[in-house]
Amino acid sequence: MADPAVHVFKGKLYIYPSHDWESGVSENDSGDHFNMKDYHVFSTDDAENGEVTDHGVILDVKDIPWAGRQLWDSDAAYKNGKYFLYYSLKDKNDVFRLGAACADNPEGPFIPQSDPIRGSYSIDPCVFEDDGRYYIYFGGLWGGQLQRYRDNKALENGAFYPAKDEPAICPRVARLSGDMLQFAEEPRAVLLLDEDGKPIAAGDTKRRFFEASWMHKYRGKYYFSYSTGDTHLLCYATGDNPYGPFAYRGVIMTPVVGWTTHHCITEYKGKWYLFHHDCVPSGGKTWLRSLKVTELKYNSDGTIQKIEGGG
Ligand code: FUB
Repeated sequence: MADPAVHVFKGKLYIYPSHDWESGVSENDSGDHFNMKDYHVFSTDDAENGEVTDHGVILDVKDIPWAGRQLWDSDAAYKNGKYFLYYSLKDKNDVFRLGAACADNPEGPFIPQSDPIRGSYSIDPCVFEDDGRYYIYFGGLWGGQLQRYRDNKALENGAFYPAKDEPAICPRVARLSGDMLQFAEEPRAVLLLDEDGKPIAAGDTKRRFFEASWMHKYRGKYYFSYSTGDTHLLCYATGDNPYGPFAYRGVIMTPVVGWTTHHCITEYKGKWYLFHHDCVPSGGKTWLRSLKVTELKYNSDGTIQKIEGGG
């Protein structure tokens, strides 16, 4: 399992990961080896020593009408008695889009919408609730296809990578509609700023956004965290509202064993936890990842104490 999104529902921790398997697809820069075909959900009432229950398959690619291939990172949310699953999937034209599915319980089964979220693209949805408003963050470079879009439109010439000294490609955020199934507005760019208040540059690969958005709130501040992809770091930036801009604050986790690094940050029973994945149990096979959890600690000034990933 990989790409954990963890939420407290009905007093328990519910873990929504990607489901890696040995599909035999060879490794490349587009991530074709991440050839996942379903999702499970897990629950526990103790993040440190609890038994974990596998509730089985909650959504299968064969039940999604618009599906092509590759169920990548997902997230879940709760509103008005319903549970929602948001997922990344390639359509029949091999273009990544975001899908939504709905259930009466956190264990599913989740019933998928017949079409992707209108106007959605790229990967790695993260849904964040703030005072009754729901926001969806998304985006991922390279195989995640974010470089194929500008101003929410697909580029005719295929892709655009900024020069090293130009602002890096930004993750995106949009408010969700009241029924939670569509964007309520055009996605906006999430601006990540350096210590001089300038956009982080594309060549600043140890700090620029690559994929795996997560948002949480701590002591009134908004913490946007993400993976730097090819430099394998989990970083964070803070801001004063869900849209940003966000000022870069540092590294949460150093590289793990395996190419990808992906996480979520969740509070449970008075402690904060970092859920993430690595490839230690599979002996370093980057397409066969396993979940891990560790306590996440803040300093008194709100900065996050760095965690060693062991890679
Ligand atoms: O699991 C497939 C992809 O790998 C995810 O969508 C990315 O965030 C990376 O973890």
